[in-house]
Amino acid sequence: MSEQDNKLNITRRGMLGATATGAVLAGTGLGSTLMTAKQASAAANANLQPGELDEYYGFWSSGQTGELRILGFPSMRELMRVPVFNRCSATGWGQTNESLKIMTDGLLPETKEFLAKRGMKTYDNGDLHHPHMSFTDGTYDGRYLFMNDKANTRVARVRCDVMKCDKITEIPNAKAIHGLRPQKFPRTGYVFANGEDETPLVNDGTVLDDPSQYVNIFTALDGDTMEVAWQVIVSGNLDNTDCDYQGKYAYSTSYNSEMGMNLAEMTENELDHVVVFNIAEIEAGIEAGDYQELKGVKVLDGRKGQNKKYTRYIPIPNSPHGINTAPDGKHVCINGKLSPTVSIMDVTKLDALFESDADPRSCIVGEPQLGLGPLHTAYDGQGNAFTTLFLDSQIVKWNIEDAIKAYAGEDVDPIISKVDVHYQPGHNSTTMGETKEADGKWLISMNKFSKDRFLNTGPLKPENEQLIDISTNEMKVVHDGPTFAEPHDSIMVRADIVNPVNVWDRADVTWEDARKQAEADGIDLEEGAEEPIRDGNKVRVYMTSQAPTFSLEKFTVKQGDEVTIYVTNLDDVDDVTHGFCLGNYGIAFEVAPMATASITFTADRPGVHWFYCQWFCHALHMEMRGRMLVEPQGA
Ligand code: K7E
Ligand code: CUA
Repeated sequence: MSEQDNKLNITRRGMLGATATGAVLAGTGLGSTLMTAKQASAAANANLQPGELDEYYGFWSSGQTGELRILGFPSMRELMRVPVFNRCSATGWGQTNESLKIMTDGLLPETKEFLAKRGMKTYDNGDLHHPHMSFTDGTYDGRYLFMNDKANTRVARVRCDVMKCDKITEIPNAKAIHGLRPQKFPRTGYVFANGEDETPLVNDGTVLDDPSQYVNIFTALDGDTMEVAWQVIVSGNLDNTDCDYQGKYAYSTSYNSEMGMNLAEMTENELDHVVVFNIAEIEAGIEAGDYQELKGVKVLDGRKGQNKKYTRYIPIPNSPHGINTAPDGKHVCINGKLSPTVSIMDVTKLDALFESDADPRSCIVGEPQLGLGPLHTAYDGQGNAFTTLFLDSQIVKWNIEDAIKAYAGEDVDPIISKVDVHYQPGHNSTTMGETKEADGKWLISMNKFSKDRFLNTGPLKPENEQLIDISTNEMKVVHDGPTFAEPHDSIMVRADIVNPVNVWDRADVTWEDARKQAEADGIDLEEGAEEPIRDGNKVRVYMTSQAPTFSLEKFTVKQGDEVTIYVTNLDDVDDVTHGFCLGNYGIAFEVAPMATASITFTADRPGVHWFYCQWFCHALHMEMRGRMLVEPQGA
């Protein structure tokens, strides 16, 4: 690119930067000077000064760690970890009655039974790949975040008002929920979730090593209730998914159209496919009773050759992976993985596919060759796309319209520039990039390997997430960010959209069981009780916390009692979180301002056991402790 081109691009960007002065100056040659100053300030913004706030929230997956992470962006400072599918030592997620209710309510009955035999209440692990926010009218609405668990076939929801998980649903019939997206229009609505692994439809052992009887399942959940709305049986497996801005279609990639059971078989075909789901037709099919009911869910048959209007299969080279709808509301990029191409699907051509049985490839309007290993594509809202090239360790910036022209035979090169990333990028994401409000400021490249980029941490190394300034055509890596295993995907949301509270509302549903139990015991949660309430060998201890004391300095139970401890934090103050940690009982949890949390355990160790506040809250935090006295059996 010539220097002249560079200037022009910078100037154009200045106009898009949208200050009226910028637009006027751009025409006079002063624009580039102005832009240089602006770029300087953009770069400065990536390194925020102490006390400065970020412009965006970043919501990050954590793969096999199983939690959601919140980052500030563009500083890339990690702000919070929200336990979801994992256990958490700090917050007691997976220990408290409140979290266990969320983690177990949505499990299938057969899973509960299976886990109970292993002495477990819920799965200990998860594999969280894809966090996405709820939408209204094509952009984020700040209500919820939804995310998948590939490991144990679940979908979870996080409330954005308190940034805690409030629902986890195990998906019946499907296996290994991978791709996940909320409906964009008119609102979420449905949350679409892909089953990646092939199994018999009824997986009870009657069919085993007979892949001809295996299927895959596409699931639509109701994002408001987190219940499964319907499922569709498909041909081939399912990888990633997305949906349109019109509320008509969802679509998923399949890398195993072969239904192969090993690598050679799975990669045999030159063409795999994208399956398109016609939402209105599926709803009509349900209405008309064209389904079988399996594990309480209405399951339609959307396999190839069933001659109905639920699905269409579009051949795509070759083992496609990511699928991403552009903010223009029209184009969808399907990333070829084993093919160096990205296929551009025009969603306005999908109606014809369903109405007239047109050639399924007629909706493909471009297929640029971009480089080796294209996995995911993000957007700047200005007609450009950014695709990760896993094998080339690069991000390629390219123009969608130019790619369409080239496909139509015009002599244009859609590739604008490439930048090296370190190393092997999977997902990338841009600020507001999966909404119609994509703003083209920043891109994050989520690289699977860091190799030599950081001080050596031994054989297990962090990943490297790189911040890239995309405000000009020359993409610039401005920050390396090491992260623990293993973010796949992220979204960057304008900070004004996300407005969490500072203090819990006492009327919150999270502790409604605790409230009911307290009422039954004639106790006010906000006051606590001076003595434990005994009910046979069940003992309930109601405590409050107010820095730097618990309302009880001691309580007495008998060995073998089933003890439930309720702690209500009465500190109605920002950031005064207390904790409850019971020494040598393996018990600890967090109680944020004005929250109630509880735990149930058997007091089978006699003796004096100190409990203490493990969340630093006051100058006398060390003194914030008390004793549980356990009378030995027979005493
Ligand atoms: Cu590409 Cu699970 Cu989103 Cu990872 S998937 S990279
Ligand atoms: Cu309360 Cu530390």
